Amino acid sequence: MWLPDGVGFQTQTLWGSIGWATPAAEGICMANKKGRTILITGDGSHQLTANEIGVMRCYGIKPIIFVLNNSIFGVENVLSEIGPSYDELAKWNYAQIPGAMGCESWFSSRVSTVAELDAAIEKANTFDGASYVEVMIPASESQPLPLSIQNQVYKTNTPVKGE
Ligand SMILES: Cc1ncc(C[n+]2csc(CCOP(=O)(O)OP(=O)(O)O)c2C)c(N)n1
Ligand SMILES: [Mg+2]
Repeated sequence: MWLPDGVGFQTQTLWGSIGWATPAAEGICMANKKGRTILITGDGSHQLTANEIGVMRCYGIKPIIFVLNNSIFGVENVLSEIGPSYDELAKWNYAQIPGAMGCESWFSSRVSTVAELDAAIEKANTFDGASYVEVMIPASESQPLPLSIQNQVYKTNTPVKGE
């Protein structure tokens, strides 16, 4: 990944632990007073640790947060041993989380088009405060793999009895 000078990148690669990124961004934001901290998280991952949004308010930090709302545990649908339908993700109204957690001064927005996303990024860039953008991924794009491939992958990974 090519990044400009002075820009760092953190990810939980070793275990792929979902839920890690939201509090990690919080810690990075508290430690890094010079630059801005940008969090990009899946919706399912965010649900594990979204309560940290309220803690961010306590510390007055100003991250820019993008929650990718595809309404599913997308990766899990492919890896599951019993197929893609086993674990439904609760439908949250993510853009309301900052307000519900006392972050009234935050810029919070739900975007569904590229133009709306551009406008939200522009606003977040210039806004002197934290920003929270819920990015709606259309159902047609929320799982990039066709169902036939998902089924094939989990069946291939399922050990045959007796092996
Ligand atoms: C702590 C933990 N629990 C469960 C998993 C298994 N897991 C891997 S990806 C995933 C779903 C992630 O969903 P989301 O954040 O919405 O991302 P998407 O795949 O939809 O883009 C799960 C449950 C994990 N990696 N870590
Ligand atoms: Mg998801």
